[in-house]
Amino acid sequence: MKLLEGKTVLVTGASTGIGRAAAIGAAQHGADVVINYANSDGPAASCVAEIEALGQRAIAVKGDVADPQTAQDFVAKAVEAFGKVDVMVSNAGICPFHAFLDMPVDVVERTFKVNLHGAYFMVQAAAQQMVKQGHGGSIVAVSSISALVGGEHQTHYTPTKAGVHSLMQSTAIALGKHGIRCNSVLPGTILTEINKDDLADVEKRRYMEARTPLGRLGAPEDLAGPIVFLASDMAAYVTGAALLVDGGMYVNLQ
Ligand code: NAD
Ligand code: RM4
Repeated sequence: MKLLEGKTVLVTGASTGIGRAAAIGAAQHGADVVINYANSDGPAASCVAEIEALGQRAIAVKGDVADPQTAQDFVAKAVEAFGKVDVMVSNAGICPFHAFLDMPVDVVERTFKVNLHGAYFMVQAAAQQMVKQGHGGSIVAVSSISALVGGEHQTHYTPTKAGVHSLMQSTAIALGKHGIRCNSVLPGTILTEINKDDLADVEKRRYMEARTPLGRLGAPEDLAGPIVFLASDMAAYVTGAALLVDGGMYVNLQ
């Protein structure tokens, strides 16, 4: 069964990792997809090609989510290409691991701007378009297990992920009357570019694996199903919710 037939799905930061898996997962479920990407044209073009090979339409729009204008342009390009916006997956994010006491100001400010301001303006731009269309919609934000727990080298990052989770709670209230649902997924530790260097430390990787009851770290594709589900009408009465997708890492105290 295809869950997103005829829908237009927008995904930010979709040339790699979780965003890419979500974009391809949406296409496998019958959606046309508009991807935002930051820099590298090659991976964005290959994501578009992969979606087209599935028989769906796709375009890639370059833009830095930290700039509020990027969100307006992204939504406008989506409407120009496919006529509407049904789903926004706000996924783009960075996590430049760094100790707390000597954290550079610019690293904090950039992380806040990309992860939190970026999500805020993308969600707002999508919601403005959905309200104009008048037939509801679904917004899925990629928050994190790190919205719930801390990280020694993530003092700038975890507040942004808690912020994204909180944003979905408040927008669920603000947008419910328009039939727009807002939820977040909370991935655990997923092997992607964002933590490649961090997990190159074999001891740390083994520790993270040992914390995971399902016995392995996640792959980007592990997020595709939960994101497609929340985006789809299968989740018609789900809003303001947060879905942990972490192999059980969060509950594993002892
Ligand atoms: P990733 O590095 O593969 O993906 C992040 C994507 O965001 C990249 O494609 C990157 O180019 C893009 N991006 C970064 N800054 C951007 C900007 N300013 N404008 C537009 N795009 C930008 O890593 P990922 O793990 O797939 O990360 C995706 C999301 O998942 C992030 O929000 C991250 O916080 C979240 N997350 C990841 C994990 C994990 O363990 N990998 C766990 C929890 C949450
Ligand atoms: C996640 C979580 C993971 C980390 C990534 C970068 O939210 O903290 O463990 O690898 O961020």
